[in-house]
Amino acid sequence: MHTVLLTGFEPFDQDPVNPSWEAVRQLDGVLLSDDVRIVARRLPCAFATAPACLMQMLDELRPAMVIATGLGPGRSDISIERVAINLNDARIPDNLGAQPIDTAVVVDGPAAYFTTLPIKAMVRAVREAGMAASVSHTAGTFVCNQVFYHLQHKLAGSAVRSGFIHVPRLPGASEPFMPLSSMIEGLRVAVTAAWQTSVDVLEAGGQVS
Ligand code: PCA
Repeated sequence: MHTVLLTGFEPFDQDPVNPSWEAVRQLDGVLLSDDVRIVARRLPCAFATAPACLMQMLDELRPAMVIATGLGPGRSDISIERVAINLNDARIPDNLGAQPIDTAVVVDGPAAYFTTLPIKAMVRAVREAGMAASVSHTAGTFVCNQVFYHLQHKLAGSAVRSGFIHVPRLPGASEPFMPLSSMIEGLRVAVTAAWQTSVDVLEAGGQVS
């Protein structure tokens, strides 16, 4: 049995829930095929502890693919991240009170890593299933980007593909949002497309500044 590791984050910054974890926890145990199972795990929203937690999950589960997810306040769709950058610049303190400003994620690491997921095929599949999705060219400079960078750094050159997806807020006081059921289905479709697609499709997904 192969494992696809899906992670979500604990709540942070006033929000009582984090939709990334609320969505991926519903996918725990879901089979992508006879021999591929999703395992969902939660990460702390803290610069000091999240990377070590993730590394422990990789050691323990030996996943065949890894997709981390997080809340992107202000995002309106399933945002499939293209690139992780080697920079922490926290606008708010994390859950342990740390607020690194202009520090490296990995000292002397490369400036950035691209995802190794077939992001265009994932966007296409989610849209065809009726949910909004797009390629995103910044995962921010907070804990999500840090975790994404560590993930790509650790798995660079390996056969295990990995990447990151930001999700919108859940319906509530602030917009934009996406209902939890759409988020769960959108992530399931995105993960399935990632697993099934070995060569990405070539279609526009960029931005003009
Ligand atoms: N979103 C934050 C960190 C945790 C989360 O869910 C981010 O985008 O960095």
